[in-house]
Amino acid sequence: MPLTVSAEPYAYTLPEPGTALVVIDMQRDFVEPGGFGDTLGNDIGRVAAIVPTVARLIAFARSRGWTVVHTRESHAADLSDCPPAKRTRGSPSLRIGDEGPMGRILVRGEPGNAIVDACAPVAGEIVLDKPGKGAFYATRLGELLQARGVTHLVLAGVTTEVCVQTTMREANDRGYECLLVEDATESYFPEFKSATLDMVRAQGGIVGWTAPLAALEAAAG
Ligand code: TIU
Repeated sequence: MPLTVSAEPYAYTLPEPGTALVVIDMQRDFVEPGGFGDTLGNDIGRVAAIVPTVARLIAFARSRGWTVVHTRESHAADLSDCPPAKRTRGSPSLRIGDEGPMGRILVRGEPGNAIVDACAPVAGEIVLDKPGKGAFYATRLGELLQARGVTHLVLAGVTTEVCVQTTMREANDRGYECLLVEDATESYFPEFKSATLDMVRAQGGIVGWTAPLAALEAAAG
């Protein structure tokens, strides 16, 4: 039976099966001191605050039997998949690959690159390492979703206007019907989060829909 969720700009109907939750980059590197987000000069408090809500959304998706995808923004230890432009951009206190308090910044397998415990994947869920901001770029996400017959994506994670929005736009161009969960995503910049939600659902849902987690839970009764 499809679920119809009260959403903006209008009701969003998702099929079961056929829906995947995509949780973007809920990693220590973005929510804990000394990680990539912190070294870029951001206040990590805002994004750390959504961890319980993302955990509740993951529990909801599991209870519905959805495909669950977790992504990690990460690079190989030799940085062969990190363009120099990404490593040298700006003036972070530590660059990608440098040794920080949680190991090498944004490097696969380092402690800081792990997904936070409260949002950790369980057996059977898809865990994807991605070198870019979008989760479709240089990953197998498209094939994995196609193999499972997924047509609808529910998105969450950090940061709203960077990796989440990039992924949602990539998905929209590939024909997926996308819903962004408003209180399960966050930015270091509140005004960027609110602008992203607005631009996603403007023009009749040009990129997709948005709704709070409670609307999904209410739809499921
Ligand atoms: N800097 C920032 O806001 N975000 C990122 O670099 N990556 C993600 O959003 N995951």
